Amino acid sequence: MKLLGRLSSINVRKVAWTLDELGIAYAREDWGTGFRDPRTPDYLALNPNAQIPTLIDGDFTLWESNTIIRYLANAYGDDAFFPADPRRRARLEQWIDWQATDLNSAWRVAFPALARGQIADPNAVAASVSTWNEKIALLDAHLATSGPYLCGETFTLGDVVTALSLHRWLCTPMTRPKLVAAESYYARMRERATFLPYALPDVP
Ligand SMILES: N[C@@H](CCC(=O)N[C@@H](CS)C(=O)NCC(=O)O)C(=O)O
Repeated sequence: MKLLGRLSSINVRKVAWTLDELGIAYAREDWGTGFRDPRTPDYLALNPNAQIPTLIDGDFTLWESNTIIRYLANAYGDDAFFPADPRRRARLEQWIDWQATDLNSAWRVAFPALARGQIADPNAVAASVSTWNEKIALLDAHLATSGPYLCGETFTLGDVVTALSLHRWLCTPMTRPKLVAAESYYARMRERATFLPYALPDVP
């Protein structure tokens, strides 16, 4: 098994953490900003998006981080980590898809501006902060009743994506509402030894 991508990327960390949770041995190569250029023909043959991460599992190559982690959990995980029951699985996938779509869209202007100092229209940054906070408030309301984890009593694939997303939200210098359930969930996730190597500063 091989993972291509730098660990400063949240999307690479999702995959690395999932591999660790599943106890899968793998090699990782640093690709992406500051490392090897994913716009080279060899890399583009594996991932035509010129983005990281890319996973190579024997003769099978896959890109798109949330698809990669679903594949790994499906192929190598147990029922607790990625339930086979259609409704339990759909509930978990609902949050994974929400992260890739609604939540990621919300921080798209605010995060690079506030965490990385990229030039942006201040009104657009304020609007992005506001939407980002609204999305996390929605997650907070869910976490207030979901149990210790995103989907109940056990740690699942959904927690990998959620904990890393909350890490980004909490580490970005901006005005945030006090969201008790989200913050106590995040603190609980930090007690998990497998999370700590990936609770790193974010680079988009
Ligand atoms: N939808 C893709 C997004 C991947 C993505 O945006 N990757 C960023 C890093 S987080 C990237 O490739 N950046 C360019 C680079 O580092 O060269 C996924 O989830 O895998």
